[in-house]
Amino acid sequence: MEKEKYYISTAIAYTSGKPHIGNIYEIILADSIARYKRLKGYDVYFQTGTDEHGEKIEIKAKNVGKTPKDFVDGIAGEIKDIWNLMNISYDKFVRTTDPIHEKEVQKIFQKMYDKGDIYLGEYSGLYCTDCEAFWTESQLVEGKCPDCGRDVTLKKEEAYFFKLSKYQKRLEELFETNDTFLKPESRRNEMLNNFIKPGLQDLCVSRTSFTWGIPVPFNDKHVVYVWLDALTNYITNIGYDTENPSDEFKKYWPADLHLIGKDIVRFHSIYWPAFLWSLDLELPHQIFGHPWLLSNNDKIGKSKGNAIYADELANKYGVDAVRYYVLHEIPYANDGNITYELLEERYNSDLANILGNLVNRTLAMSKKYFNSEVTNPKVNEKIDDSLIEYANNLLSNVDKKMDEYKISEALDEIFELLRRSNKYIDETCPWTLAKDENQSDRLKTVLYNLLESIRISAILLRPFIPETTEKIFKMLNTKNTGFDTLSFGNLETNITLNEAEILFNRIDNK
Ligand code: ME8
Repeated sequence: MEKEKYYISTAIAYTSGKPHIGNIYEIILADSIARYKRLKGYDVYFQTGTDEHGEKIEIKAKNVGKTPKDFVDGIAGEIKDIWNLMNISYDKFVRTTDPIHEKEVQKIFQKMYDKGDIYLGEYSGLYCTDCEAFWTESQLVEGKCPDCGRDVTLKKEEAYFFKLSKYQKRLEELFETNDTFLKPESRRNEMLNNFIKPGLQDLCVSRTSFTWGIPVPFNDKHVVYVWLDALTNYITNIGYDTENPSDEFKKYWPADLHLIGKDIVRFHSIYWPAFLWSLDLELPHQIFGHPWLLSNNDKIGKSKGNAIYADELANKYGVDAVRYYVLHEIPYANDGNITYELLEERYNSDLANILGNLVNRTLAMSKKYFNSEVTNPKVNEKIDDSLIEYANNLLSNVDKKMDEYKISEALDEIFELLRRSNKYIDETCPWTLAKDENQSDRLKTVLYNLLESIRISAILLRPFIPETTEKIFKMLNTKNTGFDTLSFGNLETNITLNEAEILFNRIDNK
């Protein structure tokens, strides 16, 4: 049977500088969802990449004495290295300077123009260079850019416009009738009430004030507005073509999920649908605008000096500790926080004490009492029932959380099995059973139940901390690591466990 497809994308990162831990949160979140869906049996296509054009990047390159292309090549390489370091299982890393993308953006612009959705006009407005966005007076917050808080300048230029106003009604309808298109719910209300209902103005989609962009095909004084260039990455890289879209495109489009941060929801939920309608294409199934990660409860910024970088954290604590922290600490709709102290606390309490300790104690007892041999004589007692029942229901409980992108809660569900297993050790007292030869079969069963709980937890933890779970499977010497083996009792018997290794060394906070 052919697998059902699942296309997930992240925002493409600006190549204006090295990404900080906040930017990396998104890619780790996307990676966990992609890995989860693969384990569920989907044919997953996971796309990420870099957004490389625009005035901001042109200026940055100039400041360091490089051509824009040299500059973005360097940063894109750095971003890719960090994605790889963090074990991101993307299928394609795209760049907006890829010739295939640039060529198609020109065709898209032409198609919209031929259709009458793009026309030539003059723009005069308040412009934020950093966000590459024009604002109206009423949108400013205390006279500054409402997105980044920086100064805006008055700018006038001949420009092409996209008839966003034409799609006003259709957008209203979309937001009013489809309650799954944009999540969380709070973002949907914000877009509808603050942006769509007050009335949409046509959107300026070309610039003449700088040159680092894709030239408008029929007027090379203009470059294509960076958001039209950037948003179309989701289709150009899977083979969209205005005349002859590829089979890959037909298979994967519409995307199932665009995962993006809360600051760019407006571009994705208002401009992007209008662009797609203009091209007569279907809309993505869902957009999820995730909250942000703050550093010491403050917005992360290089100029603020509070930027924390994923590679530094990974070198210090390990890749999986960083993945676990950001996934666990960011709730569904509110911003999360990171500091070195918080990360160390979470590392010790969850990864070292709950997970690491359970694995170590269980393997050490198996070695001490039975030479690491796994058997299950099935001498069960009442106390086993709730542990087994919890483990057997875990997939369905985790599934529910994953469907809503409540990753932190999904992790809590899994860690609850580990917690219960630790408690099960205290309740069954294997060291007492070991003193009584008549209890040997009971002791074997207790250890089997523990090993099986570890195996089940590890399978469900695979999408989140993949390196660690590989180590656990190796220690357990098991081949049963897929979601289809999740029911209790699938750990092979008559196998011998491998040597235990420490998964997470406790950090001494002092
Ligand atoms: O916006 N916590 O690129 P970008 C969580 N090129 N997520 C954060 C964050 C934080 N502290 N800071 C940023 C762009 N992000 C455009 C996207 S898509 C067609 C074009 C998220 O490099 C941010 O919300 O500024 C965005 O989703 C992603 O990182 C890339 O941000």
